Amino acid sequence: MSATTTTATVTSAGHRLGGDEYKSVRNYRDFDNYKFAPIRESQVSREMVTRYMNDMLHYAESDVVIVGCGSAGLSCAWELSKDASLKIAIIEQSVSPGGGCWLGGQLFSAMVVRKPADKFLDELEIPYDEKENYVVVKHAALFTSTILSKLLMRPNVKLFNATAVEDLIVKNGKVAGVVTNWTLVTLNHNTQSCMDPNVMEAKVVVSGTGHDGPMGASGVKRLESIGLIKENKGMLSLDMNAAEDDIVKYTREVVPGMVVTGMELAELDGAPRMGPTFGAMLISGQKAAYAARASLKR
Ligand code: 48N
Repeated sequence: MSATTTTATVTSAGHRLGGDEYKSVRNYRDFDNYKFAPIRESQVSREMVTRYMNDMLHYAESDVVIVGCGSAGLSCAWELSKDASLKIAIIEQSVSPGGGCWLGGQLFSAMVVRKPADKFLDELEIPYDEKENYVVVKHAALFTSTILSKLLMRPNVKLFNATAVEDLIVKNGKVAGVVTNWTLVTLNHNTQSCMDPNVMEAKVVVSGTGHDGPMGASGVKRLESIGLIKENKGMLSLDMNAAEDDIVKYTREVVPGMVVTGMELAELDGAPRMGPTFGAMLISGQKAAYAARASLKR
């Protein structure tokens, strides 16, 4: 089909933009005559910048800030976001949220979740292969992409990825928010001084920073270095059966205003690691949401 020709738009700065030829593309698979609607580069920039800045203004005071968007942080955010009155910001230092749950163990794909944590997968309508005492999600990314997509559609949740929590806001012994910076800045404080951070106030902070990576367990390590907790006992070696029960049991508000969830607890409480099973992360995240809600009520 021949595209209707219209005079191209010439902007005040002399930019030539296409006309409305795109309207004549009746069949969007007509790849040989495909035409996009015209746009100014500045329009794209304004769309991104205004949204991001509005989000930063809106979440400058959040009800809950979740640090770490791994399986525990995601599960906590999912549970909390059911309460539409809560404003929830998730801060993730990596460009790609998800932490360790894009893959199973040793970069294999499948994700093992021990029963009864399969009930959490049912709630998210994530399919799996069922065995007697556990289930297997065929690819961990199926869990992560599903919970992420459902979570990000919720109007009271904002993910700030590529953003690191560098410190905590603490007032009279209570955690009252987080100190943030672009992750690339955080990782380069040794190369360039005076790159000051931003701040985000929160009624409750949930720390789910895991045990691995450049900032693993950064929340509890900061609590120790500022003397809000006596010591981190350090993660113990692997014992799958003990570890998952312990992580859920230890999930709690560790200091006023800060709940800890997921593998960060192993560092804090000296729990064994569980290796490539994820049920405890999901349930610890859910329990952390209940602990955060209880803290909000205090
Ligand atoms: O997936 P992780 O690392 O942490 P969890 O607790 O959600 O899940 C842990 C789980 O993946 C395991 O480690 C499994 C079960 N293995 C156990 C074992 O025995 O080996 O997610 C933490 C997220 C990551 O995405 C980090 O990038 C992020 O937190 N993060 C931060 N984001 C912002 N600011 C920070 N300071 C920060 N620190 C970590």
